[in-house]
Order: sequence, then structure tokens, then C-alpha cells
Amino acid sequence: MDVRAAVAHKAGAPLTIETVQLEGPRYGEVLVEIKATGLCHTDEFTRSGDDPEGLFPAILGHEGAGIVVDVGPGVTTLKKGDHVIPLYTPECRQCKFCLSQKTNLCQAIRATQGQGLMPDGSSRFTLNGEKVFHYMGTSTFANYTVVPEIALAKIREDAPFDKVCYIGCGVTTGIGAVINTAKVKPGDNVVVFGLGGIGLNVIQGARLAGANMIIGVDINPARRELAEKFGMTHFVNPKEVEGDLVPYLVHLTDGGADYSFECIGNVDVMRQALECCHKGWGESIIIGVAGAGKEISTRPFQLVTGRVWKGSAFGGARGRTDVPKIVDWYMEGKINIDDLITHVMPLEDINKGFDLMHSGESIRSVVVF
Ligand code: NAD
Ligand code: DAO
Ligand code: ZN
Repeated sequence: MDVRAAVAHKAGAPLTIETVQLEGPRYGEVLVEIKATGLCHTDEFTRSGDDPEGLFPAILGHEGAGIVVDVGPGVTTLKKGDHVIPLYTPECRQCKFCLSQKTNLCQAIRATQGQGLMPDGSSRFTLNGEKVFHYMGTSTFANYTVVPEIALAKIREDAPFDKVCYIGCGVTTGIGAVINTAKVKPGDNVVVFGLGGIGLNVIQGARLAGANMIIGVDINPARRELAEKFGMTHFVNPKEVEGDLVPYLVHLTDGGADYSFECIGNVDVMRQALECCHKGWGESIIIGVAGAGKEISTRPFQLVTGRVWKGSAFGGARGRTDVPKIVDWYMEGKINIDDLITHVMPLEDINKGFDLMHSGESIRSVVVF
């Protein structure tokens, strides 16, 4: 079938809106009509060429929501008409990783997903007969996409697509990192570096968890007002701190953060995030994705003296199990998504969405089909 898609032809080039051919679902696959998709920094990471594993031409996008249109043979848990959120971290419930209950990093389709292909090793997208790669197993910058059954969370039908698409990445990544990865407890002091689409969800996750101090760190002072609305108790602009940021934060938290979160992708900030943690027990969670070839460093004594460095992918969430629950939280008014969606646009304007991301004007832009 013909579908309308934003195609990334080469690193650094704007996306182009084109009619692409999409083959129907094969064994274990599902055809989804995408109704809305968010634009995440990770899409830009790949579009820009910073992603060392980026493949082109590709249809990017991994923060979508839509409706099942058709199912391939062998699909048992979804049917036509179901409302779904595609998952770039699938949940097969059968692999060693899923069965371990120690991680959300299901490996069932990892190899082919990383190659921009469906689990059988081929692509469903072509443009003028040439292969176009899938992206993160989701490719939501198209009005129809094919996704493996194990990479779809079934959600309630009264949830608005143009809001809950954000649960497909940013919301779950931020809130999940607090609840699943750090396991923040009431009264904990938390420092959040980077108050963008991810960091603001870490802030609201920390508030849900009952944190005491929720300190937001950002070089963009315009982020302060929204972050306060989401639960930030203190704002720190590193450009306005006299002297080093780390001792400033350690002093502010009376010895250091119980938990810190890096939501930028800057390896120098990752070091600051670790070193502002409390001696003996403070844990720092890396969420940001750093550029190709970047490495983190600290003095090993920071770890010897009890600080812990961790990472979190998709908020440690098991998508098919946890995403429907987060949709419920939104529908019950427990979490705020609406105020984070600052811009809505048609697919034709998707490049403007990336411009808004660069200028710092948007938190989340959402494309509606
Ligand atoms: P964003 O651009 O919306 O937000 C980044 C924020 O960091 C901005 O507010 C910016 O002003 C601030 N910032 C930049 N440099 C800073 C500095 N030196 N000190 C303090 N603040 C600084 O990005 P986002 O969509 O929130 O994504 C953040 C990161 O999370 C990206 O690296 C993205 O790729 C990554 N990410 C990770 C996962 C995961 O599962 N681990 C999922 C989604 C996104
Ligand atoms: O299982 O080896 C693996 C990779 C899992 C991918 C997790 C990606 C999380 C970070 C990228 C940000 C996505 C928006
Ligand atoms: Zn699995």
C-alpha cells in the first residue's frame, strides 16, 4: 500500500515527505495506522548523523500511537481495531532477558531491529523499489507502519492519541527511571540535569514518588516555570553559579543527592551528576544518549566511597505490561502530559518541529496525521 512518510535520506539532511510503499504484515507482525507521533531528541540524534549506528534511507520516529489495521499470521494478542503504542523496547516474555525479571531489555528481535529490519531480516518499506530501513522497530513518522506483535502495547480506547503517543518514549523514560531504575523513596533529595522532554518527566516522577528536594539544573532559564509546575523545588542555572557546580549542589542537598539523573547526553554533565551524589549511598542514573565515541570518566574513589553509576533505557519499563498502566495514570489525572506538548503540527511541518527542538522553544512537538 502507499503510505505518507517523512524519509531521512542521509545524515544531516531535512526529512522529505514522500509516498512510500509498505508491504502488509508477515508472520507475527501487525499493520498499525499511526495517528500521532512525538519528536524526541533521539530521532534528531539519528537524523543529524550523531548516531554512529544510524542507517539511511530510513523512516524515523519511535513515539507513536495508533490503531491496528491488520494482523499477520500467528498474531494472537492483538486484533483489528485495537489501540496501540509501538515499543522500541519490546517485551516477548520468553527470552532470557524477559524471564530474568532483572531488566526490560528484551533481546528477542534486538539484532534485526538494530539493522533497521523486521525480525525475518527484511524491510516492509520501499521507495521506488529501493529498500527503506525501519527505525527502532517502530518507524512512526509514517501514517502506516508494520511492527512486531511483541513490540506493541494495547491501550484503552478512550485515550487521546495526540497525548498518549508521548508515553511511547519520553513520559515512560522519565517517570520509569525514577520509579523502576532509581526506586526513589519519599523524602529523598533528587537532582535532575536537563529539563527537556525527558527531564521534566523525571521531575514529575520524583514528585509522584514523594521526593523532598527536587532540584532542576538547566542552562535554559525558560525551563524554570514549567519545571516548577511539575514539582521542581529548586532551580539551578550552571551559568549563574559562582565556582564549581558540584560543591554547590552538595552543599544545597546537605551532603549530596540521594539520586541524580542525567537527561542531556553530555558526558561532562554525567560526571557532575555522579559527583553531586551523597557519599556512601547516592546513585546517579544516566538517561541521556551521548554522541559517537564519547566516554565517561570519574575518579574511581567516587565509587569506592559508595556512589553508584547506573543507566536506564525506556525507564526500565516492560512495555506491554507497564505502558497501559501509564496510560491509565494519565487518564486518571495522576500525571500531566498536556502541558509538555507545546507544539502540534501536520507531517508536512515535521522539520519545523526539529527546528523548535534546537531553539529550545518546544518541550514536545507532536505530529498528527
Ligand atoms: P531535550 O533537548 O528536550 O532536553 C535537553 C535539556 O538539557 C534542555 O532543556 C537543555 O537546555 C538542557 N541542557 C543542555 N546542555 C546542558 C548543560 N550543559 N547543563 C544543563 N542543562 C543542559 O532532550 P530530551 O528529549 O529531553 O532528551 C534528553 C536525552 O535523553 C537525549 O540524549 C535523548 O537522546 C535521551 N533519551 C534517552 C532515553 C533512554 O531510554 N535512555 C529515551 C529517550 C531519550
Ligand atoms: O537491548 O541492546 C539493547 C538496546 C536497547 C535499546 C534501548 C535504547 C534506549 C536508549 C535510546 C533512546 C531511545 C529513545
Ligand atoms: Zn524478551
